[in-house]
Amino acid sequence: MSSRRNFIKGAFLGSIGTAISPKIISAKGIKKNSNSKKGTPVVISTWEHGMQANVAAMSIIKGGGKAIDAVEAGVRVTEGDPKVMSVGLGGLPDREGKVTLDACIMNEKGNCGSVSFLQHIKHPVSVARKVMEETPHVMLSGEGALQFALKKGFPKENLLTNKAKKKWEEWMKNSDYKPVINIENHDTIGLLALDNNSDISGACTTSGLAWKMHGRVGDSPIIGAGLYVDNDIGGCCATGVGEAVLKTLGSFLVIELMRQGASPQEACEEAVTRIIKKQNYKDMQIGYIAINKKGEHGAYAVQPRFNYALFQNGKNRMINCLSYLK
Ligand code: SD4
Repeated sequence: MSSRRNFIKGAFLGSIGTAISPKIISAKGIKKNSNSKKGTPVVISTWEHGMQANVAAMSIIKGGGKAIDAVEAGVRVTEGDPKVMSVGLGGLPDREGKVTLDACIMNEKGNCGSVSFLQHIKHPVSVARKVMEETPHVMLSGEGALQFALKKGFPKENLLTNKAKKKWEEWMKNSDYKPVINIENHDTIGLLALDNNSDISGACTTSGLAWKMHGRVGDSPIIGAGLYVDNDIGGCCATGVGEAVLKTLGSFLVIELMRQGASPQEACEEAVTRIIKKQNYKDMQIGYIAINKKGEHGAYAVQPRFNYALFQNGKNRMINCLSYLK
């Protein structure tokens, strides 16, 4: 039986190998299938603001806390920071000048909660957690999500800062909608954590693409697209142009590839390859980060200049992600 399983695994990995374009190389410095001690805690998150988010998340894990509490605490730092202009407070608005937020969270039991098109609430990730824990549903959207948040005691706030308003007014002069690679289409925070109990959770939160159509929802609150966690396997989250991630259900894909034996790095590379094969990738950025149960990580992006923060073995550091285009 076990030799049959090995055969199937080998055959599948063979097909991953041939599916990956020869242009894609393995990440330097990332050990594939290394023997990291099971359960070595890790926190990983997208972009530079991930450094601060990681600190908040890791302090929970160091104190013996759970991954689910760590991921929520981590991304709340970014949501509350008005300097980060694509998450929570201070996020760039849609083309009507409204800040609309998407977020989701997923725990080690496979439970998840999500909010989309939510206005006026600074911490959508915490509303998503309440959806997960206090409703029979997975996702609430728009006005319903707002009413739910208010009922749960979240304050109603103006999230459009003066700085974001000025940028919107500037954009309105031409109203030219073309997300600029690594500028307007980045900065979602996706954060994954593996705790001392070897449990994995993840969270993802964003104000979405700047100047999007009113009502547009991206990948970030969609379970399986912007985020997926399977505690038997690992976790993955995405950043970049959400439409491309939605079309390939990228985070779920990464987890399923890892389930078949791919390392986090191989799985992220393959998920990017799927986008490259079928979509007009040259004008957009998409990046994935992933961890597995052993605490190994991987990341890959379409374009250069995606980076991520990794906190492991007592060190919190930024890593430049490898990319398909150089
Ligand atoms: C979205 N994926 O709304 C988000 C935007 C993003 O880094 O990730 N920016 O499409």
